[in-house]
Amino acid sequence: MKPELISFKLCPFVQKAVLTLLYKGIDFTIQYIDLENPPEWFASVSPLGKVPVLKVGDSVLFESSVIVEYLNEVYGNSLHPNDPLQKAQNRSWMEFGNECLMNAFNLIVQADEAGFNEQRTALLNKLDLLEIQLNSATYFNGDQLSLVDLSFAPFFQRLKYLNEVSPGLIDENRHAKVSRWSDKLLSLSIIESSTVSEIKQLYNGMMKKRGGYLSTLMA
Ligand SMILES: N[C@@H](CCC(=O)N[C@@H](CS)C(=O)NCC(=O)O)C(=O)O
Repeated sequence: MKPELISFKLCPFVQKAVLTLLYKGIDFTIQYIDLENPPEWFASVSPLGKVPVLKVGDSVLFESSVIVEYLNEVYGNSLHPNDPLQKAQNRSWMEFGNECLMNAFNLIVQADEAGFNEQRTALLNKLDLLEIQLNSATYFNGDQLSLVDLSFAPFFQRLKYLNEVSPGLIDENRHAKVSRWSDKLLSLSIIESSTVSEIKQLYNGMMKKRGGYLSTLMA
């Protein structure tokens, strides 16, 4: 039974699920919807009106964290550490990653520079905490990639786009280990196929459309 993802082209939460599917080599289908004008059937499969939704036969899963955990458990080797405490800690940081994504989105919707700077400070403080968690290893847990790594990749991809619009947003000296981790994750071959090819144009277009402070920095 091929799982089917219900997606929105720009959604980083869906991308976490896609990365898990791709990394594990799972055959799946993906259907994109317009969240501003969702099809009638969407309300019946998405109780919170959000994507991702994963259809497995007649069953439906919602919430990206639940979806990636399901995919990890059912297909192939687990991408979590075996130790229950370390696994739980990884899950805690995966939730932290979701907050980082919200923080990145909050940057886009700030109307003025003061609001933007406030959100930037909040984001950099989060990166400080991540910096403490990382060591000199390639990935979050060491030399082997885990689910927590895949979960952060969509955030780092968006952070890179944001930094192109607002150079200096990220301070690579202050967050050297985070920057190295981000570069490593964004160099994974599955990154490109985890979104539509025009992701950057769509993201920048969304930024422009929001009309916030960041849009004034765009050409
Ligand atoms: N906590 C949810 C967040 C998902 C989410 O916010 N998805 C956005 C698109 S990126 C959405 O569907 N928004 C529609 C809405 O909030 O009405 C998850 O992790 O799956």
